[in-house]
Amino acid sequence: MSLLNGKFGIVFGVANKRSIAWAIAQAWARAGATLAFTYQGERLKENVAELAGTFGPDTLILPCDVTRDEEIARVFAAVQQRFGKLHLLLHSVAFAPREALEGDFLNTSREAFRIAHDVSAYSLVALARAAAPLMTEGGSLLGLSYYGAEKVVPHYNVMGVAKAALEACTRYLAYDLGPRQIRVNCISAGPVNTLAARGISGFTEMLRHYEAKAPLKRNVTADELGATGLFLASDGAAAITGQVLYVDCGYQIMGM
Ligand code: NAD
Ligand code: 0WE
Repeated sequence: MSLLNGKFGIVFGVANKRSIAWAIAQAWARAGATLAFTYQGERLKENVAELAGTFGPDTLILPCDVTRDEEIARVFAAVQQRFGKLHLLLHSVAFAPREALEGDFLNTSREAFRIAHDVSAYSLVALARAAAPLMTEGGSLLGLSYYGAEKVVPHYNVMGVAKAALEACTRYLAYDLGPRQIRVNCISAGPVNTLAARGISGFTEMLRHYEAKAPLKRNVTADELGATGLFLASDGAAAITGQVLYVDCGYQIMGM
């Protein structure tokens, strides 16, 4: 308790207890923040209600498909009503059609490209625009990226292109929102065994590869991502904006 006392936050991207968003939300809540949660669709409603419910029965939990402007508007109207202001926003959302993450990037369809960028990159802009008017005391927006944004990771394909867009959006938003003392940063996380990662063929080998190559000779834990998320949300990071911070046990510094 204390680092985020009196702060109000909203979390996008909890699917289950393994979600990176849940690890960061727990770190924020333990530091004293009051949080609202959104879920993508009815399918995830119960999961999120059960997890978020641990913060009290009147925790604000709202549906939000980030590709739908009217759902985004409803969420921030509810936050305005309940909290009156906002300090923290977590964007931990990504999606590309399954077939785009298999085979060659060369074969990415126009529709798969559009969807990946809409869900995984544009949504940060839409959420930032809706959140900014509530961030009257300054704020911190945080997104999740991956190394495939800067180097080719086989099969990450259009998601790598969308993460490059997300990182560039982070910089442009940081510039626009800086005068209001609203900071915008990304954590570029090493691989974590979540719902979004499971089912990716070769994911277990990827975890082993990181373990062998990363300077720390292990994989990052969700708790460690939570701790970095807390740092970036706190006054310790008050002069950090527009950055992509690698939280990957050092993997990204290696040339071989
Ligand atoms: P996850 O499956 O737990 O979270 C992904 C979330 O995206 C889910 O909650 C899902 O509901 C949400 N989502 C997808 N489409 C949406 C839409 N249209 N509207 C609203 N929400 C939508 O998996 P995760 O690994 O915790 O992923 C969270 C973030 O971390 C993603 O941005 C992902 O790219 C990033 N990331 C993951 C890893 C990893 O190895 N797991 C590594 C680096 C970065
Ligand atoms: O960002 C991600 C994955 C995001 C993701 C996952 C899925 C699986 C289910 C986006 N869209 C979908 N669509 C689906 O249908 N990561 C960083 C995890 C990840 O995914 C990979 C990776 C890594 C790492 C895919 C290929 C190669 C490496």
